[in-house]
Amino acid sequence: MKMKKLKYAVALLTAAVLNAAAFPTTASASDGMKVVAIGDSITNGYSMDGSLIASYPQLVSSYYGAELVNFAEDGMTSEGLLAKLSDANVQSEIASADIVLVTVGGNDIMKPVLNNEYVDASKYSTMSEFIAAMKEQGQMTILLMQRYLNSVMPEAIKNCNANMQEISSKLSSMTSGKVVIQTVYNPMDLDGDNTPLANSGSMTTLCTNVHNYLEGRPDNTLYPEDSGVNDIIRNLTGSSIVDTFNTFMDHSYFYTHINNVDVHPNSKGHLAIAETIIETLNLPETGNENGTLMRKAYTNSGAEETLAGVSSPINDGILGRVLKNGYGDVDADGNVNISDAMSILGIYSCNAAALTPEVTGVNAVAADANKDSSVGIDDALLVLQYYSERAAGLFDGTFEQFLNK
Ligand SMILES: [Ca+2]
Ligand SMILES: [Ca+2]
Repeated sequence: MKMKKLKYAVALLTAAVLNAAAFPTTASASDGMKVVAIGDSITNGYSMDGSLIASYPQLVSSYYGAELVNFAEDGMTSEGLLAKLSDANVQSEIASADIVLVTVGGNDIMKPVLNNEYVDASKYSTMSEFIAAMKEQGQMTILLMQRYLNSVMPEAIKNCNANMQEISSKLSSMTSGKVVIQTVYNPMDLDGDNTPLANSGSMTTLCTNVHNYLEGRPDNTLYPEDSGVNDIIRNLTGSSIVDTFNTFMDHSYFYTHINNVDVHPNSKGHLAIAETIIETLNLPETGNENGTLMRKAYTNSGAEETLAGVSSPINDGILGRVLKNGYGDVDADGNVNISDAMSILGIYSCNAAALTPEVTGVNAVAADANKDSSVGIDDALLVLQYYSERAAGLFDGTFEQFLNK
């Protein structure tokens, strides 16, 4: 029975291969949606080791099949962003945007903390070296640094807060698109997971400082509650607020390169930000939603192994999103075609012979084309049927739409 089906599948495969020349390789176009991004190195997709697969603006715009215009600049502060909003080209792109994505404020806060006359984080390539050096400097240096920070940070926070309010009101007057502003995450906030940096004394000192600036503290005269940068951002009106501080809280070890003294998000961090934005935007479905790039980033980031260790609800969301329009597309190239059917048969044969298939993880999940929780010949046949109908001009839609027809 199974053998017969397999022969049928191979025959269909051959027929499909013969038709391949007639088949269009690109799937449906976008509906003209435009995403404009502006902000600092997070929005620019910077990482010190250049390992980033896709920035969160790329992930979000690709998900919606939208055009992306990115004005982000590494090192940008809230003051720099305000100045950038006077640029005529920036203004006209923002005016015609459907979505405006913003990260800023991190440089206002992190630069004085990690780069002052007592501490220079850029000299170290691992966090343990940095922590050891801080310990070596002794208590007096730490006290002097604390005194310095207390002398400059209240003013820095005040300026940042005023700038955030002006940025938000300028952006909402410039465009009828949705303006998405993120809270500033704390890259030192990593005690929630069992990692080599958790509960290390010097990290905790750094973490507490940054926390005070971002979130304020009850009964703290220098950094009162409700006056931190994130308190101000959360209360901005006219913008959608994405609480990246909350997403990263406790989990910065997994979401950033902090172990290498790089405060920027890694591929997992960008996935988490993108997921939070898509979730917050909650746009009506258009059929253009496609998690192919998210899935590539997810597969290549090691997220499958490490995110399992992060006790954050964001991960379930990412998993659901990466398979959006992804069932049947085993190799995550955005097309459901013969090579996917071959892979499905490969997985099926390996499973039947109790061998380990080459395709694993989320790609193997995508092989279950009919979503019945097992990979079988029927999945390969379904993919071939979709492929053949598209090749013959009988159906013009996504595999997801084919499944639902
Ligand atoms: Ca494919
Ligand atoms: Ca199946």
